[in-house]
Amino acid sequence: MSQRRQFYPELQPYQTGMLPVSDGHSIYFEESGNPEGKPAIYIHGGPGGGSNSQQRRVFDPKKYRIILFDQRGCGRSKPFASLEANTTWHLVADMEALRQHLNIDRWLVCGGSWGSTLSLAYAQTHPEKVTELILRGLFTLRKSELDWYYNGGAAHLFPDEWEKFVAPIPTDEQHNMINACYKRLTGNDEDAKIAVAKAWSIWEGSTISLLRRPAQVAHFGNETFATAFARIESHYFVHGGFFENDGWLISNLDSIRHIPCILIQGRYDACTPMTTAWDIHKKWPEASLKIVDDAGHAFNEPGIAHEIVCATDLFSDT
Ligand code: STX
Repeated sequence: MSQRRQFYPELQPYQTGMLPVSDGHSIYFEESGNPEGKPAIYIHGGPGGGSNSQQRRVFDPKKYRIILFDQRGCGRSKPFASLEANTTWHLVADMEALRQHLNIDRWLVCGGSWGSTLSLAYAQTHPEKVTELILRGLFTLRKSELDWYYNGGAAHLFPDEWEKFVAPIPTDEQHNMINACYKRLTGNDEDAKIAVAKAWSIWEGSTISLLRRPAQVAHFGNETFATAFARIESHYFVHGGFFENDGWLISNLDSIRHIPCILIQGRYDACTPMTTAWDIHKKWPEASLKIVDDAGHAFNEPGIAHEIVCATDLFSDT
């Protein structure tokens, strides 16, 4: 295998800010790279995962004006872990508010996992604002995708981790983990909330990369991170992502098929299995599908990082 590309070197934002949006929410945003460069926004996962400094590094800082933000209720956005007025369509509106605030006409949209979901929802709502799409670990929040990860599928690959995930939930509720967890994550029992948040988040942290990463598991187990992550994810999942119907994003692909798009998918992604990338590929043959044969779900696995950097480089001069 030829040498793989790695992320660009660490860099600091040249501007950070809080943008007041609707319903009392304020969202954290930052800009790094070249202020005169091509605008590109990176959309983080979860929902509820927050942005992090590694995500800046998928873009060439000489060529791109790099924008990151924390979606409602997570990361540095306020109020923390709030589920009020927190839906996919609020997030799409927040992206538009941010684009206008930054005086950007059109931008490249890059996102992984839930970030791919939100990228598709944004592009389908505002196709004229998107120059290109780079989507990784494709996830469209269909019932089949949620069932795979939270109702038994992935448990066959990780029975040891699954046992830890379900431990805080009584046996007679374990057949519907999303509902059982959501009930506790939005209830008044603080101890139960924390126990479930950690178990939920650690399940994800232990299953997203091809090879186990103890530091990643520890990060996901952090109480603050886990609280926002678990509350916001389960809130979106019990509500079917706030889409009109199951499979809505895939049935509306025609509106964005003219946008240049690269799909990047780990072959052994246990969190958002390749079925979704494949279903999208079938309906959107113009989009280029890059299958990474030795990767799971995480955006910083070597083969995934390589494909993301190749994709952002390919679009840097267009
Ligand atoms: N959640 C998939 C997702 O969007 C079901 C996701 N998984 N892990 C992450 O996001 C982060 C690593 C970004 C927290």
